[in-house]
Amino acid sequence: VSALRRALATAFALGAGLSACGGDDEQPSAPKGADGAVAIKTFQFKPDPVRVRAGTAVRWENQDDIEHTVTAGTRGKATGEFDKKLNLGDAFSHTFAKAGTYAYVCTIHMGMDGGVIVG
Ligand SMILES: [Cu+2]
Repeated sequence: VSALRRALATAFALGAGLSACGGDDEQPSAPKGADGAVAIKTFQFKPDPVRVRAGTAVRWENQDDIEHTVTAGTRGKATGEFDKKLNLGDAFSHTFAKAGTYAYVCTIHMGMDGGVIVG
């Protein structure tokens, strides 16, 4: 009986964990922590584009001593999916659930346009 209870408890824990991911049943094996890292440095996003697997996160870190933003969409056409102000040393992560190509910009500085390729 105790073995059965353990199995049920494990199944419940797994189910709860998956539902907490918010979504897409197609990538249950996407490893957590396999994140893409983007440095914001000298008014550039590096690397650009950054590539990540669906279901994983991109983490931006501002290494400039000036404020930047990481804003989903193209210049003047924010999608609202994310919009974060970052000062020196600040970081922000966003998980991309679905495959595709995503544009983002720093709304403060012309020319700071980046891309995320999710595969
Ligand atoms: Cu900027």
